[in-house]
Amino acid sequence: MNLLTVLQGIHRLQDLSKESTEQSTSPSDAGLPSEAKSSPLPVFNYDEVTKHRSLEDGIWVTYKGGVYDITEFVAMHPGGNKILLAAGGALEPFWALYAVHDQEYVLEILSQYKVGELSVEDQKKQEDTKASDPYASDPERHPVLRVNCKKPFNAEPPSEILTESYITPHVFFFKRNHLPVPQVDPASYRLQVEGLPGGELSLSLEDLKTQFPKHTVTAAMQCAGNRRSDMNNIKEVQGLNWGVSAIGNAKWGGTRLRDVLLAAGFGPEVANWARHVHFEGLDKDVTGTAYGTSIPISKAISEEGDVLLAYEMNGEDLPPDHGFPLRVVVPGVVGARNVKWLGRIVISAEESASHWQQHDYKGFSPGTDWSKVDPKSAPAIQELPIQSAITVPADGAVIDRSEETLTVKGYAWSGGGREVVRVDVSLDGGNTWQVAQLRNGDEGETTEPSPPPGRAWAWKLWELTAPLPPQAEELEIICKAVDNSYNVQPDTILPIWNLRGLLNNAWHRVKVRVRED
Ligand SMILES: Nc1nc2c(c(=O)[nH]1)N[C@H]1C(S)=C(S)[C@@H](COP(=O)(O)O)O[C@H]1N2
Ligand SMILES: [Mo]
Repeated sequence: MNLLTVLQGIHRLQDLSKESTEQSTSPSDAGLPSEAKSSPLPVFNYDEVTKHRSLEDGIWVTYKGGVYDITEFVAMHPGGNKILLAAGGALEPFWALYAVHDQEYVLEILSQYKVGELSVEDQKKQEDTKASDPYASDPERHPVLRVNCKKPFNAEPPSEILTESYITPHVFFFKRNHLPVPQVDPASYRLQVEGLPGGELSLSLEDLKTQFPKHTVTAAMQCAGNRRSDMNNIKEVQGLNWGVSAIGNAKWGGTRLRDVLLAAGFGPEVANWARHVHFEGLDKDVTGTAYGTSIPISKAISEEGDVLLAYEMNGEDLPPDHGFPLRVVVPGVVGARNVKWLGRIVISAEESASHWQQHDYKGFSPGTDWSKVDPKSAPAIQELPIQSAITVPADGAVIDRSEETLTVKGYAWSGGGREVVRVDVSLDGGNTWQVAQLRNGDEGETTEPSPPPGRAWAWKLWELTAPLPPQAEELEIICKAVDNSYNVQPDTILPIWNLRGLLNNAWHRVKVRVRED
């Protein structure tokens, strides 16, 4: 019994609860066996639910306002361990991952485990409890996320979840915030465009949606600090300890930045002096300084650059954590330049003067330490290098010899629109290599058409199923990708180590143990 099977059951449960709520008077009747309907179930707060995340404390999950105690179910079904990822939180986002599948029998099992209702207040989400806390109005996040920092909120999904779907649901998309999430009223929101001959242009969300054609781009976004923890393990670095999941792949919808710049008066004269486009967020620190960065004007204005002012992520309004109501999506370029809660765009001859452009997000030699580092000596990171990582199996996993074959999964992506053309996988520490199968869509579905040359913005998922090497007690699994410029990943971390732990794209290695029967 795995998570998939559980979710298949829950899928059915939702259909059923929809039917029964239509006829019943109380929402607590939804999906319950008839005997239970006479006695209303207790109401729990979300805080109570999140306390139940292990077999010892019980495993609770919420679904559609109902609270389920599935401890017994998980205990009875070895292999049901993936459901633990949902423990203490909502099942919906997991269900959304697997909604294409369907099976009935788990429904019957699961519906018996309903123990209560989630309190109405918690269903509506918390109001600001402590007005003094600038993070009090931050959105709710799913407890499955591995939190690197709570305030500001920085978190990534477990790697096994990351490659379950080609398009990363926003709930599982890594969140990288430098400041509190600003609350922006979409009705009064205005985007300021400055520095062009026509004077300042002020656009409402409605203007952006109606005055310009809508464009969608499937693009991966990766933080420069992705895989920092491996670099940190070699020699200490400064920064959030990201695993391999500070990356995600989404379908972004919005207005082309190019169209807005042209409407604001960009032309040949401006092209003579303009070199950079600055982006400023609406998130501000205590001194009133907003998050900001810049990109080269060539990327912003190019028809092939596909830079978006995105108001949609995966077909829905941008979620608060990802920049509601508007963010920049700069495909092929480091996450840091993809400014969220975008308030201002400035065309300039100079790069942004912000801390994040001038002092951070730069790469240095392994020999540079904090006493020697000169930020001015290095360019700002824009396009990212070739990258790949193993998401399944997890490091330290134990595999039974009786399995005979091993399936390895992961993602691969390169910056600057370069397309990943191959992923090599080794099961023996790099002595022998096999070529993994690449895909640019979900399993069993039609894949997206190949991107035009130089515009491969999305990641590729890859998979290799191979016989377990005989005799080996421990396997060192390695992956490395190649892009269409034949760029490859470096084999080890030490030669690319840098004091901020950025740009770790060394071969990714995980160790697994093989258990004899
Ligand atoms: N306004 C604003 N934009 C921002 C940031 C931020 O803190 N504030 N973080 C940046 C960084 S470093 C990254 S990696 C991405 C992360 O985007 P995500 O949270 O949608 O995954 O947003 C970028 N844009
Ligand atoms: Mo980042």
